[in-house]
Amino acid sequence: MRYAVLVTGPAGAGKSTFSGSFLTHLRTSKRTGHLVNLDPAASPTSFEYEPVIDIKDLVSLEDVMTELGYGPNGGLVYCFEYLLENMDWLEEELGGYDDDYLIIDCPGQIELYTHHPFLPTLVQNLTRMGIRTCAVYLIESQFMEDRYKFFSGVLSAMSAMVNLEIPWINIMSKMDLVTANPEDSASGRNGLRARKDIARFLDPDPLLLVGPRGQEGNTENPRFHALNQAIVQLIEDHPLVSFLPLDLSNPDSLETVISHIDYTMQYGEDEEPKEPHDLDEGDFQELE
Ligand SMILES: Nc1nc2c(ncn2[C@@H]2O[C@H](COP(=O)(O)OP(=O)(O)OP(=O)(O)O)[C@@H](O)[C@H]2O)c(=O)[nH]1
Ligand SMILES: [Mg+2]
Repeated sequence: MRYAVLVTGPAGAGKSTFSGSFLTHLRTSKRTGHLVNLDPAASPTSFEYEPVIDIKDLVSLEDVMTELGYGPNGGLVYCFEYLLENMDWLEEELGGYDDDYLIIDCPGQIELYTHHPFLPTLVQNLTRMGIRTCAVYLIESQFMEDRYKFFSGVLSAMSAMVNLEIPWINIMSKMDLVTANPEDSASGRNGLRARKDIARFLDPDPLLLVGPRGQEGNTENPRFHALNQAIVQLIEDHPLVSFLPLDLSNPDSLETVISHIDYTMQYGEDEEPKEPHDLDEGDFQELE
């Protein structure tokens, strides 16, 4: 059985860093993992490990820009479309990896997650090749500093999730920036009032969005207020998104995140998928 984890999320969320740490963890646990790079703009220094498959061997943003005269954004879209038209290239490249765990580092263009057919088509192809696939979606902890930014992150995660019908885990990355200095967060220096507030972000409390009016100029605008109310209602009615915290400075945190990924993909379970219920019971018995 082959497994693939799509590492997705907005620009700079820490996808490449997480992919590297994930691979280190797999290798130290004697598992066969490989890195796949699907970011045509990635610089070679972004990776801790050399990717075994690299979209840049098929098409690189630099070439598209210099040879076809595209700008960076149009160039990226061109690259994704080029990959979609050349899926047999990817299929051939993937052919050599049996019984392996592939970590697929994706680009950070938000359009890819909201409306471009790139990821859904990619997932269809991976599924057709018999690769069990799940996705992780990272947003960085700094998003929690600004409630509007945070909820736009929640909505982008939601939109990406509903576009891809595969097991899905949302991750709040760079938690070291929040937890390393509890005094700072307690004093509000980084915008987080207290640790207990973090829980309201990890399991998003839509009421964070409708704090006291008048603090930000915009909330005085009744239409803005009404829009926020509608978003609160949407998240209350469809609580689809919650985040697992990831602090790469703490090995336990990485291990917890990876165990969720394994579980979601039923890693190592080639027989009938286990019901979560069974596992819960097992866990419980172990504790007793
Ligand atoms: N403090 C801290 N910084 C991090 C962490 N992960 C990544 N960074 C930093 O965040 C920046 C972006 O990290 P990347 O891993 O390149 O992020 P990315 O999502 O791959 O970025 P794009 O591919 O450009 O979308 C880099 O400067 C990293 O050093 C983390 O866990 N903690
Ligand atoms: Mg990257």
